[in-house]
Amino acid sequence: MTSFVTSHDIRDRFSKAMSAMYQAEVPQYGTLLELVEEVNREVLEHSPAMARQLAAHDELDRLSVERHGAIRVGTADELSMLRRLFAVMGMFPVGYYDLSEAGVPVHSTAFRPIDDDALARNPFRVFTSLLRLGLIDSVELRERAATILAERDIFTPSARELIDCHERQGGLTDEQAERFVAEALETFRWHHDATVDWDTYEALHAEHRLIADVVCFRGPHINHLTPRTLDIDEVQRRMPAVGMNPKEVIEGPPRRDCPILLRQTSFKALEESIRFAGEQQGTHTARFGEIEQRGVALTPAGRALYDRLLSESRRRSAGMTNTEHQRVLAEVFADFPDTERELRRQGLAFFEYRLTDAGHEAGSMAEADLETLIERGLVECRPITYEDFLPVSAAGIFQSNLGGDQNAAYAGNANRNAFEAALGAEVTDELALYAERERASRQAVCEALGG
Ligand code: OOG
Ligand code: NI
Repeated sequence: MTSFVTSHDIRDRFSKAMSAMYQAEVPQYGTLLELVEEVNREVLEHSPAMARQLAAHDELDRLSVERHGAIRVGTADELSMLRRLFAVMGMFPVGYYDLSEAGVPVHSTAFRPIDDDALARNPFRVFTSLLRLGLIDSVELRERAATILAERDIFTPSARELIDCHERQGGLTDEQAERFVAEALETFRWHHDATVDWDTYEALHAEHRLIADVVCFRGPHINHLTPRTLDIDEVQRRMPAVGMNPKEVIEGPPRRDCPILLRQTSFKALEESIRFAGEQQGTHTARFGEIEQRGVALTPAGRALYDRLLSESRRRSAGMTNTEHQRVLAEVFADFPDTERELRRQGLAFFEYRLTDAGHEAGSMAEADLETLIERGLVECRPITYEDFLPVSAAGIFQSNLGGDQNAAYAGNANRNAFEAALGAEVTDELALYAERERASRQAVCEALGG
């Protein structure tokens, strides 16, 4: 009998291969990884409690593996084939993000592992955006872009064969997995040569820089990778000293005792030289490096509070430096409870429940409710980490790397059905995943204690 390697294993190999390729392609990304590692090391030295906690959750070894990357594609066929490619690695479309609201002509999903076990092995995700040519006003430009896209195949023939093979066999052997990773990587590689001439690039660029980025190259180059930092404020502060130009502000919530959702920042995209058809030389700006720090997933009530406080902060801090922006955020978010107990009692965040050692020994406690069991030390709860993305933050990341390019005329065009039709599948609702995980853990605890 042939034995197959696990999808976790393929995802792990792929994310490592992608990291190596990107470091070779964008040396400044290697510098970012070094900076993140240095700051993480210092945080762990100064905070033995955090080091112990990470060790207890088996997270120390994986601290330096990249958490996500991003690409942008041009057609429904490309998107649906990517869905099949990512499925080989146990990555499935979760969440729908409408970026038209922020003036960027794309909508997106994140391909990511779903089960706890898969996330624990390697949480690598790829934020994947589909260009919306339909939002371009000029029929002539729209058709030109569609014609160019129709001529390219972003997958190698062997990648296609191995995806078919995976679907037929239900897995890949070690040797097939090795070839799959090498072939899949080709889709994400950078191309110094554009497929179009300078005039075409310019015409698409004038409509929106992102359209030129998606349409003018042989493939959807990976545009950033994102390691995990234990202190995003410190990495942002140190970036200039190692020659990086950080985006103006850290996206997401402020620094807190109980981190919520996701904080992100990046060094800005680099200008790279490109050879256009007809031997013309020019430049293109697309690739950058990002860092992330994750906190607890919020319930719909918590998310509504976050969205309200975030938009109030943004109104008050427009145009401010990061330091000032963080001060305003901290002031406004004073209204967001910052202890685990309050987050839980007010139903603002998702938690996972489990029995403590004492709980295992306690036997039936049919009378007590969950809060009492927690107070008596029989049950402990752990925040469920937010594994997804934030549309306002994503828009901020897009914009700081597209030179602030945005077009208000694109707004008001969320169309999840069209996205799912292009994808050839429904996207999983991220909130339902967190809610189910919390419910199942609570049920298991209650059953064990007979409550
Ligand atoms: C994706 C930007 C979104 C994030 O971390 O929110 C993103 C892109 O620029 O293609 O990666
Ligand atoms: Ni990102």
